[in-house]
Amino acid sequence: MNVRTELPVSLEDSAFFMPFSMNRQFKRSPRLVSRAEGIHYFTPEGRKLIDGTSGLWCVNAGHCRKKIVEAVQKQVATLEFAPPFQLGHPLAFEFADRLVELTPKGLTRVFFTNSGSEAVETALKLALAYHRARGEGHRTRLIGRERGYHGVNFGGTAVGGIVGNRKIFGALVAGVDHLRHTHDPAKNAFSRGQPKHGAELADDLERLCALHDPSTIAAVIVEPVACSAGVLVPPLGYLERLRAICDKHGILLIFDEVITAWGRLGKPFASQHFGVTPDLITTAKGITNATVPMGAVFMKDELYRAFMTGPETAIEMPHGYTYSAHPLACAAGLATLEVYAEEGLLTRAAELWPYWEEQAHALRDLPNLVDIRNIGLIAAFELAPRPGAPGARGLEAHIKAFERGAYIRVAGDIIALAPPLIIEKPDIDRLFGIVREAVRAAA
Ligand code: PXG
Repeated sequence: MNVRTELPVSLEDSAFFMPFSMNRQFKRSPRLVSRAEGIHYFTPEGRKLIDGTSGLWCVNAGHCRKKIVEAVQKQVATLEFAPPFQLGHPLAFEFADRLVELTPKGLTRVFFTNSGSEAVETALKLALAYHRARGEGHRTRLIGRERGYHGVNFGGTAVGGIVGNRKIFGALVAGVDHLRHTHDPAKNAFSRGQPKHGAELADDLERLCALHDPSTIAAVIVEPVACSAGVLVPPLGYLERLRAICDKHGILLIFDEVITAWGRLGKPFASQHFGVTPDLITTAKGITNATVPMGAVFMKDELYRAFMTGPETAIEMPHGYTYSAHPLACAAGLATLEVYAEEGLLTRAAELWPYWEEQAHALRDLPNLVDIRNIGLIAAFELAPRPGAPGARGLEAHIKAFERGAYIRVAGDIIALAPPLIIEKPDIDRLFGIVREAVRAAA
């Protein structure tokens, strides 16, 4: 086997344009991993790192799971690819049917993509097409939320609300507006679980309806918990209110569950935890335990049915990707669902939640801490920015944690943790211990 684990002499002139990375800083002092197992990464020199963020919130069952690896190995040697347009392979249908056994009630159809970004584009397009199919083609506006992250393609960037991800890319997509974000540390700092204040922020949607007229609005897209922007947990009652306003005005509600699905909140989908059912759900990441890229859009049956009209010799939905329902992704996904079921992982976060919450909030005495937030098996530590150098403290904490044996994700000065759902209590202690040291060292 040709597995490269040695450290290249220098990466400084490497051709690799790294995504969402500080290329020059990184290439001067790289942090590399070359192997992974369970909740750990290993560096090329063999140093063990606890994976505090499940890769990028995606390796929910832990790394290199034998059942998933073997399913992919078998599939790649049997049927490595099949065109998804006007041809099928059995695993695609089997996987779709297995998936919708787990979705919130009524979301019984699934469209496959290759990433979360593609799932978002797909959901936005389906929303527009659905209204048009029902004779409401005037519903063209898309509403996102400040600090939302919906991937990096044009539609997702436009409905997204992270300024740094938007500002250099021009006008993006016309007809998009945003709700305010829900982060209110003045009222809600150090909340455990859902914060008390802020349900009324959902009324922003009423204001946008008054401004644009509801008949122009196609869909609202939000993350149930906004993870990339630093773990913004929805205030109590907020999602319910958003659902009610969408219902009142005939607007589709899309939950972007790229991160929050697959057990992160102790249920297969966060929608089920919150008891609020959207019309569409976008997901990716944990759907295959990140072993093979895949994304998906789940939708209510009535959306699917609205498209199944017209002559049967016509394509109902002129949308799809070469790699939609890729055989390797379907094989990985089916094996992932087996691992999730056998080990009870889609509900494990509910069991660990109280312990996780206690240990997270036990870090409250740390210096420069503005807020601690948690939900399911997610926690965030918001640090005060250094004067004139936003993000510097967060970066230093990330590097210090790496040196001390943990991979943790930072968004600016916010540390976000979401370990694999197989984590045990002693490892939770170890992870928080390293975070504690890293935050002190970054003082
Ligand atoms: N929607 C949401 C809610 C996401 O979290 C995407 C869409 C896009 O998915 P793809 O597969 O196209 O990347 C995401 C991705 C981070 C981080 O550290 C989060 C994501 C990606 C990279 C980093 O917070 N989420």
